[in-house]
Amino acid sequence: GFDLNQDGLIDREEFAFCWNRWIKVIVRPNSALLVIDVQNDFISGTLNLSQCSAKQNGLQVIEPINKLLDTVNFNAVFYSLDWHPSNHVSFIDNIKLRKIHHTSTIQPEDAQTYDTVVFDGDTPIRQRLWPRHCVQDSWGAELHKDLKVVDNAIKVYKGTDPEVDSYSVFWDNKKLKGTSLAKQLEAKKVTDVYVCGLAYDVCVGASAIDAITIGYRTILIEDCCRGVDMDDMERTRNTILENYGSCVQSDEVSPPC
Ligand code: VGL
Ligand code: ZN
Repeated sequence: GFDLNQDGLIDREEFAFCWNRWIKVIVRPNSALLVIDVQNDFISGTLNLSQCSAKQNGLQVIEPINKLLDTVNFNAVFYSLDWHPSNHVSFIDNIKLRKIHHTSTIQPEDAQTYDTVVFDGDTPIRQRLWPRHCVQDSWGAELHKDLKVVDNAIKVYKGTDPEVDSYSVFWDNKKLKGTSLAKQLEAKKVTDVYVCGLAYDVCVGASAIDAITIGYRTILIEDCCRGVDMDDMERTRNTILENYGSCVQSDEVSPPC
């Protein structure tokens, strides 16, 4: 409930907060779709989802995403690209270059692809080790050729710092640096953020959770996503739902009125 002042009225500042945060959002919704990392490497390249534990086929997101773009009038559409330099910290073949923290149970010489290790640094950080993927300007980093790219598409590049991975399209995994996305959403007065793409339990999930944290009404479109690991997908879904995000099917997404 509201705190009332001595005159029994709603505090002016509290009213302003509610007006900006909720009433405007209902009266004038503005939607953005984030299409996360629909890149060759995750579909038929080096980080092919069909080789991960959930054995999913990344190609299957293209048809529902294209259909969504044809039928729903989003106010803005962003495409993120995982865009790594060759010496990126997440590549298993670069592990010999890195110092492992003493609390990590895995040593560099024993590390296997998909293991999680703890890297040393100012703040030790957990890092999953991936096959070399989405190297800047390579074929694997290109958006899949059949993905519809709308007019006025806005591309956002992430994971460009060799020293820190970046799952979310908002911030790197250490939350040190943001991309331009948050500012662009603000400039477009976006209230509702829809998220889809690859991979559900990695970059899609991290982006959705950051969108919720910033305060956007956040909707993950499940049939437009494929993931790495079934248990992680379930955990991602539960985290989103527990934080008042939504998980829906694309036929439940209706054009904003
Ligand atoms: C991703 C693993 C490593 C993703 C990016 O886009 O979900 N997954 N880098
Ligand atoms: Zn990556």
